[in-house]
Amino acid sequence: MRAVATDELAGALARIVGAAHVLADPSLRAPYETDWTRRFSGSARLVVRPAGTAEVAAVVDACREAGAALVPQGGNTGLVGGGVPRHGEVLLSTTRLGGLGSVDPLAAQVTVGAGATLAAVQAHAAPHGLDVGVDLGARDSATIGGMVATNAGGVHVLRHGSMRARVAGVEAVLAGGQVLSHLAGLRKDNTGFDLAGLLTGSEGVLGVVTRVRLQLVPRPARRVVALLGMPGLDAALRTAVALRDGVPSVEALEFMDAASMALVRSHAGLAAPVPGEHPVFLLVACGAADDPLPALTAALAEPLSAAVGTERADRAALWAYRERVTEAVGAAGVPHKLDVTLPLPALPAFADEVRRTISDVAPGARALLWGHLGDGNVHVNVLDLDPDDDRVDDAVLRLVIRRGGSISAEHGIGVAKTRWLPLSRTPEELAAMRAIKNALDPCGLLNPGVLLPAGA
Ligand code: FAD
Ligand code: 2HG
Ligand code: ZN
Repeated sequence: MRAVATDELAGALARIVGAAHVLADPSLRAPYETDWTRRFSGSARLVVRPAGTAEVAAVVDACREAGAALVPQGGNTGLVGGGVPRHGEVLLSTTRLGGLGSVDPLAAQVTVGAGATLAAVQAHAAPHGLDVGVDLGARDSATIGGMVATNAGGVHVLRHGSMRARVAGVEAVLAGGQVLSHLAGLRKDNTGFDLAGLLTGSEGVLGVVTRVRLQLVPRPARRVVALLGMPGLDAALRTAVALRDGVPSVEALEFMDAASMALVRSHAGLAAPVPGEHPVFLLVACGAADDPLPALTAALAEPLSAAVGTERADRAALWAYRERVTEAVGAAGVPHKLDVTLPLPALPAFADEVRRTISDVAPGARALLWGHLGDGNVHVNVLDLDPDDDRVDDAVLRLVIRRGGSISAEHGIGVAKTRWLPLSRTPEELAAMRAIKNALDPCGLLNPGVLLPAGA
């Protein structure tokens, strides 16, 4: 690699994508340089916005030849700092890779560009009675490429799995400029390594995803949402497990603690969803071809403090309490986000222990807990803490490991958690990951510093 001046590189990139899509001006680069949480930011040498796979490959070639590292970015809704520049890399934005192929109703599949937003693909599949099967609050901005790169989870994992389960094929540009393309979407295709599976969850360090073949799921004709006030996390978990095992239409089992509920209510000006004070709230969503309400009501036999929504607007109003917590936390400050999974039996005790741990390590800090209860996935958010002080992160992640959990459930490692990856992965696993990285990207061109700790 030979280092070239930024002007020279900008000229080479402009010849590939057009001058309008190479951004050098600091005010134009700014929206790409800070992540959603505002905890992670850096300056990009340039922002480049290619419009198709051939342009992505040419951009990768030009950057490699210029000795300029690349950071892929989709919707910039990631929460671990993996999609923003750190040390003057070129930022490759996929937002112009938004093409939507025609839906194949027989296979229930569609091929879409990596820059298509989740909401756009949901709207594209809906007239065919189909859905993506992964859903999350950032749907209007999060891209399919970003969701593949992070192996996004969301609210329907217990029904349809994470993004990896929805990926039927991937096209990606490697650091050497080669295009890997495997988009036929055959249900049975036992022809060697699962490269699409490998790229899923690779956080932009192995290749730039350019197109994705998605396996869609039936879109339920009828939906119902219930928000329940619960006496504690233990009770919420028992109710959630009974619903998971007893009501086949259950799509989502989400929880939030009283602090999260109070914050979202004051931020969004929302009335109390149910009468009374409750330490924990459980949101249950069901979807089926027929009305799921009778089975849900029968399963919730005990008298509960509950609000139920069957019409779209009422369901959305109940979902707002849960989905807008991230926005409410962001409005309150720059949070430390610790997205962790625990074995289900360990969850209630962990919730108490983690609050104690946080107040021991940082007495003034505010802890908020919410997440995907059905998956054992807790979003521990900590406010009123210096963004650079990672003592709380360290204590919480070590506690998670002692309780048998994982330091990342769905958001990935990014730059936020590289230091702790060895807690969740053995030296042998880390060496295998590093060998794969070195084989596919020997110059370390793609997303340096993300996912793999230096020297792992
Ligand atoms: P970006 O933030 O742009 O990038 C994320 C990572 O992927 C970076 O490492 C980047 O380099 C890499 N990347 C992006 N595009 C590509 C590509 N085409 N090829 C290679 N690498 C690429 N996440 C969940 O899992 N579940 C949730 O429920 C959830 N809810 C959220 C709610 C809100 C309000 C917000 C703000 C975020 C939420 N997230 C959630 C996190 C985020 O939306 C997901 O991680 C999402 O998958 C990121 O997509 P993106 O397009 O914004 O990716
Ligand atoms: C959610 O489930 C998202 O709300 C975001 O994964 C979690 O903001 C967070 O920490
Ligand atoms: Zn989540």
